[in-house]
This record gives sequence, structure tokens and C-alpha cells, in this order.
Amino acid sequence: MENQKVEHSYTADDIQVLEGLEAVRKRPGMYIGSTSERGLHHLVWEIVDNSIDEALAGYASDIEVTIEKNNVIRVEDNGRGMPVGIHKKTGISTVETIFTVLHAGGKFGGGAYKVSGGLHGVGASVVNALSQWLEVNVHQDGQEYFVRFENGGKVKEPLKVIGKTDKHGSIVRFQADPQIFQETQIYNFDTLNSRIRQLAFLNKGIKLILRDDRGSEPREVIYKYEGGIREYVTYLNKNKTFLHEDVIYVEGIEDGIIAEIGLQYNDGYLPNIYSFCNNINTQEGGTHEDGFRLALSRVINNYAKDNGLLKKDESLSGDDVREGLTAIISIKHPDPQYEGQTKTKLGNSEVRKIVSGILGEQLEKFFLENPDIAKIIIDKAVLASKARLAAKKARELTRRKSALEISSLPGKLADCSSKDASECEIYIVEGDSAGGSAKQGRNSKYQAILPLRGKILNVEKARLHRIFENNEIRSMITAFGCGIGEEMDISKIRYHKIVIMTDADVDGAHICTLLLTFFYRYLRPIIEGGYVYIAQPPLFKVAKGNRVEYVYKEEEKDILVHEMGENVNVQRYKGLGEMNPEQLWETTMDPENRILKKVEVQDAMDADAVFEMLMGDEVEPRRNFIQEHAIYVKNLDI
Ligand code: TTJ
Repeated sequence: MENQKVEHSYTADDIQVLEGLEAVRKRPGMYIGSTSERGLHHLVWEIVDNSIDEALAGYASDIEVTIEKNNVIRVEDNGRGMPVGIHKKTGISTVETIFTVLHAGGKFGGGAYKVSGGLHGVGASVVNALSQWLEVNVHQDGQEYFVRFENGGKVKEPLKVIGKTDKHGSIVRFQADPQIFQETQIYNFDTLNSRIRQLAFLNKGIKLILRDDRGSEPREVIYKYEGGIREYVTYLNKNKTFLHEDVIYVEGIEDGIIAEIGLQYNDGYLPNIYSFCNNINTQEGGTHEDGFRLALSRVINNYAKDNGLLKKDESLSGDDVREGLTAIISIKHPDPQYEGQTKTKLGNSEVRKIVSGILGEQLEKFFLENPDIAKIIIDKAVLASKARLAAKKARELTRRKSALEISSLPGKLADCSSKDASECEIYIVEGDSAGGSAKQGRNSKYQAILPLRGKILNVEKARLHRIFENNEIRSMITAFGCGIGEEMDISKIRYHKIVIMTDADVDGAHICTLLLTFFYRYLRPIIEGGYVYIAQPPLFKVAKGNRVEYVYKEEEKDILVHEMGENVNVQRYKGLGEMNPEQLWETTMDPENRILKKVEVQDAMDADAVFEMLMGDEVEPRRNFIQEHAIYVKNLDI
């Protein structure tokens, strides 16, 4: 059969279309957040979300993402295939419309829960606008269709049939435009991998494959979780000691809103609760989390009282019932409203009651059917409550000052002379000897130095009053000046840059993780406010004659050595202590030369999530893990 062409003629609409895509190219940040590495990866999610929608609608079971050589991304699903007919409004094929009309994505799906209509759902046309080229293949009703766009979304030739097929589904391939993504066009396997795994957890039964064809050996991971978020909770708790073997799982649907909750208690003290709406991590919480907390407190308190585990006039607080709790709350909503600073707080008020109703009813039933598990959970909450009361009493007895009131600065702190927090920096330095060099090398007007001795306390393993007792932590709290936890006041902070400076080795990365976890758990506003940085000391000093160069990235060493020719001297820095004060200033502290990595909330969350693994007894997996995943090894120029 000869190739068929789909009717096409240019209309006034086409011109408008191109103006729309031009707007995206002019201000890409408005559509994908940024043109950094993060924005680049965003392109992938914009496309994948469409396939997820098709799978959630029940028409696709498999989604495959491939990083091809040259950093071309390919996404394939086995759904119905994007509609190929002429679109009434635009007069061109719907496929072309999807890729050339801004915000068109959501209107063509047909699925009930449009992930692509959510927070990031700016649509496939944005990806097209920001691509050097993009190709679409649709397999549908025996025909294979094809269309290609170039130079930011200009159609090369209208959609046409290119052959026969017995498959069905959609395939999109694109190359990000280097003119737009000037920082990097290289995809990070780990970044794609962790989000794809998360999508597999959040959408049970969908098979998600990630392939990387860039290396000499292709790499492939396949995810398919029949248990969905039940398995997500197991995964998050896998290195912890759980208090009951099976994850408690409830699900329900009401007014078109699907709610799923998985929870399991471990023997730790801090909660690990993550919530999602339409696969988006609602970091600021919202009505689904409120509903969850309401039901959890209500059911546990009622059951405890009814069964004599708690006196009638006593009650367990929210903090008590969440101690050591790992939970995922995932809802799918046809019309989500997001609020908050980062638009990651779910605002739909009807959701509170729906989630609390579903969880309340089913958790109550679960407790009645599993009294032994109910008792374990309630005993844990009662213990938490007792510990909290005891700590409060002890505080009152000794009239210990709250964190905010502790006034005298720690003796180890070499403070800066400026009192203008916006220009002040504090370096938290691993070890006394590096601390000494930093003190000598610093600019004492605006740089303060706080040396830490050895490892800081693992805040995951201690209750709040123990944390207050830890010297290293007390030093940090008093130096920062803003208190911690509930009594924190970010406006009192004494430094707008808090710089973690540790050795560029595994132990250094470990200390960094401990610090990030502490900040994430008890000082989150300093991370959200963008005050936390990680210093990047150089890995090598390369010298020849009078020329001395410092190298911060492993890959750059060989290039430089090659460039400098023969008789070069290469020194590997194993620790900060190997540098004299001048070198430390020059390479790691001088704002003119230094490289600082700004810590994002997600980085701290990751540090927190991998914590147990890092704290385990086995050294080897820990070492490997840190080397593979240490976010603090990635560089960023400031
Ligand atoms: C919409 O309703 C009619 C049948 O097809 C439905 C649809 O759009 N399905 C669909 C779209 N499946 N997969 C996509 C899709 C896949 C990728 C990789 C990219 C885009 C933009 C859409």
C-alpha cells in the first residue's frame, strides 16, 4: 500500500502556534523551572507523564525510557497511540496539535487522572519547543504514522503513514536543544532511575523500563510492583527494624478521588511520611496529609482507650503516634489545586474528609482483626508519650534554657566580626586540624569557623532531649542562633551561608550525610531558605614549574595533565588537613575561586532516606553506596 498523507494546510492558527513555541524558547524557565540539569530531566518527565496517563486509563501496561547514544531520549508505550485524525480546532492532525499547541496535552488524553494536568504538566509541546529535533511514531489500527519536528518545534513534514504494523502505542524521540540547555545536555542515570522507580511504586502493575545505551555495555532496569505503595513502604524500611512484618495498606475511592495509604512502624524515633497527589510529591503536605494524621490519631487513641492500654483521661499526641512511622499517602485527583511556597501543598478541602474516612474505617477494622499488632503500635506510642513527658519534666526541673535562649557562643567557634547575617558565613569543618587551618586562612570579617570533632550524633537514633545533650549539635544550634524544631525562628539566623566542609572521601561524605539529616529533620527552613552549602575541596594539585592548578573533578585531571605535557607533578589530596591555611583559603574558601554546592531540599531528603543504609554495620556496601550516590560530590559553581 502506498504511503498516505494526512491532509494539511497552513492556517492562521499555525502562525499562532509557532509564536507560542517561540515564547517557550524565550523564557524556558517559566515552563520547566530552569535550563539547568534539572530542567533537562524535566523534559523526560513531561513526555513520560503522558504514557503514565495512558496506563492509568487502563490502555497501556509497559513504558520504556531509553537514553540513546548522543543523549537522545526515547519514550515508548503500548497504549492506544496518540490520535492521528484531524483536530477540529486546529485543522491539523491531533498528534501535531499535541506537540505544537501550548497546554494542549491535557485535552487529548481521555484518562480520568491526568498526571500531566498537574504541577508540572506543561505538555509535550514545551518539550518540542526546547528540542533540536523531535520525532513521533504512532502505531494504530495496522498503520504506523510518523512526524518530525526540527529547530524548536517546526514541523518538517506533516504526519504521514510510513508502513504497516501489528503493534499499538506511541514512541517519542527527542534531542534537547544545546542552545537552550547550555549547562549540560547529559542525562544522569541515577536521577532518571530513582524517579522511574518511584513512578513504578506509585502506579502499581505498570511495567517501567529504563535503558541506557550510551556506554559500551547497555544498562537496563525493569520495575513492576504489583503491591504498589505497599512495596514502597517495605523499600523505605528495608534497612530498619520493623515492629510488624506486613505493611498496613488501605485504599478507597470516593467522588472520583482514589486514595491509597501504606504504613509500617519501625523501632526508630522519627516519622518518615511522604505524600503524593497524581504522582507528584507534595513536599509541603496538604489536605491528604491532614486527613491521614487526623484518622491515625483518632483510631489509635480510641482503640487504646477502649482496650485499656491508655487511661480515659490521657491521650497520645500526633508526635507520639507518628514516632517511628514510615508511611506513603498517595491520592489521584481529577482536579488538584496546589498551594504553598513551592506549589507542593494540596489544597482541595474535600480531600481531608475522604482520606480520613477511608483510613479511619479500615485502620479501625485492621486493629480489631489484628489486636497483637495494634498492641505493639500503641505500646510504642505510649512509650513515646512517656519519654516526652519525662523530658519535659526534666527540662522544667533544671530550668534548662530552650535552644533559643542559650546565649553564650560555643568556645570552639571562631566567630566573624561582622554582625550582618546576610554577608556572614559559617564553615562547619571536619576535625580540629582542618579547623585550625581554616581559622588561619579565613577572612575573619565575614567567615566564622566551627570545627566538629569526629562524627556527629545520628539524629535518627535519638529522641529530642538526647539530641539537645549532644555537644556538637549544641554548638551548631547556638552558633546559628535560630533555635531548632518547633521553637525555631529563622529570622534570628546569624549566617546566611552555612558551609559544610569535609574531606573529599567516604568518611567526609558520611559526616556530610549526618549533618544534612540533622538539618533536614530539625532545621529544615535553613535548607528551604537556601542557606546550606557544601564546599568542594580540590581532589588534585597539578604543578609544573611555577604553574599550579587545582583540579576539582576526577575527569578533569587527565585532561589537564595531558595539556601540561611532561614533568608534571600530580598530588592527590586525601584530606583538608593536607592543605596549609593559604591553600585552603585559595582553593576552598575564597569566594573568587571556591566551588560551593547549594543543598536542595531533595538532596537532604535523599540523605535522610539513605541514612539507615549508611549507618548499617556492613562497611563495604556503605562505601560503595556513598561513592555511587554521594550528591555532595557533584559540583556547582557559585
Ligand atoms: C487519547 O485518547 C484516544 C486514544 O489515545 C489516547 C492517547 O493520547 N494515548 C496516548 C498518548 N498514549 N500515549 C500517549 C503519549 C505517549 C508519549 C510517549 C508522548 C505523548 C505526548 C503522548
